[in-house]
Amino acid sequence: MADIRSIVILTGAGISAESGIDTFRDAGGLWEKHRVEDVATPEAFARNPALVQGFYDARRAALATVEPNAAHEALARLEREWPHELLLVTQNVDDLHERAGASSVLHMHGALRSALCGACGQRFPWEEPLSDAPPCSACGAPALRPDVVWFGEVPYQMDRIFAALAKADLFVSIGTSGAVYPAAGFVNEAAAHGARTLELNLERSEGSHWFDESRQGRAGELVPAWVEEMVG
Ligand code: BJW
Repeated sequence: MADIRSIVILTGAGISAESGIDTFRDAGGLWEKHRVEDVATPEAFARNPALVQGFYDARRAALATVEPNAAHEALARLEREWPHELLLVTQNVDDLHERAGASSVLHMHGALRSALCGACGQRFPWEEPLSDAPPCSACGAPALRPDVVWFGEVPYQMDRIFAALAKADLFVSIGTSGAVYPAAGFVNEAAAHGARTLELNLERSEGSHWFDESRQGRAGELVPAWVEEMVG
C-alpha cells in the first residue's frame, strides 16, 4: 500500500444492486424489460419522448424508496480517510454515493436528479417528473430532458477522468459488466500508464482478463473488506 497514492475508482450498476436498483444486463435487469434502442438513445427520445420521459420519471421516483448500502458507505469512508488523491467516478445515475456521504462524485453518465435543456444546454437539479414538459427556467423552452448520457452521446468530464487515469497508481472497477465504452477501456488506459488494476464484481466481467486482480462476490461484502485493507 505504501507505493499507492493516487486512486481512481469506477462504479457501475452492481454497486447499487443490493440497494434494490435494477442493473442493466443481469437476468431481470432493465434491458430485459425495455429495449435499449427504445429508451436510451437520442433517436428514441426524438421518436417517442413520452415513453423515454416515463422510463426516467419512474426511475427518478424510485430513488425515494432506496438507501445506500455497505459498499457505498465504505467508499465514502475511503474518500474521507484516504490521505492522498482519490477520484470516484460512477456510471450510475442514482445518488447513492452522495447519500452515503461521498462528497465528490463524478457522474460520467449524468444523474436522474438533474434535467438538461435540449434548447439552451442548461443543467438543473430536478426532482419532479419531466413527462408534462415543464418550461426551462433559463430559456423558457419546453425542452427539458433527463440529464443522462445515452448511447452515441459523449460522457461527462472525460478530460478529467483520463487525466486522473494517467497518474493513477491504482484503478479499481466495482460492479460493472465492462460492456460499455469508454468506461470499459479505463482499465487499459490506467494500466498503460503503470497503474495496478483491481476488479470487484459479482462474477467475472467481460473485461476481467485485463485486470491484475479480480475478486468475485457481492459489492456489499467485497468493498468494505477492500476499504479496510486500504485504511483500516
Ligand atoms: C454486482 C452485483 C452485486 C450485479 N455486487 N456486482 C463498438 C465498439 C466499442 C464502442 C462502441 C461500439 N459501438 C458503439 C460504441 C460506443 C457505445 C458503446 O459502448 N456501445 C457498446 C454497447 C459497445 N458507447 C457510447 O455511445 C458512449 N459514448 C461514447 O462512446 O462517446 C464517444 C466518446 C467517448 C469518449 C470521448 C469522446 C467521445 C455513451 C454510453 C452511454 C451509456 N448509457 C447508459 C444509460 C445511462 C442512463 C441510464 O441509466 O439509463 O449507461 S447504458 C447503461 O450501461 C448505463 C450504464 O452506466 C452502462 C454500464 O452498465 P453497468 O453499470 O456496467 O451495468 P451492467 O448491468 O452492464 O453490469 C452490472 C454488473 O454488476 C454485472 O457484471 C453484474 O455481475 C454485477 N453485479 N449485482 C457486485 N451485488
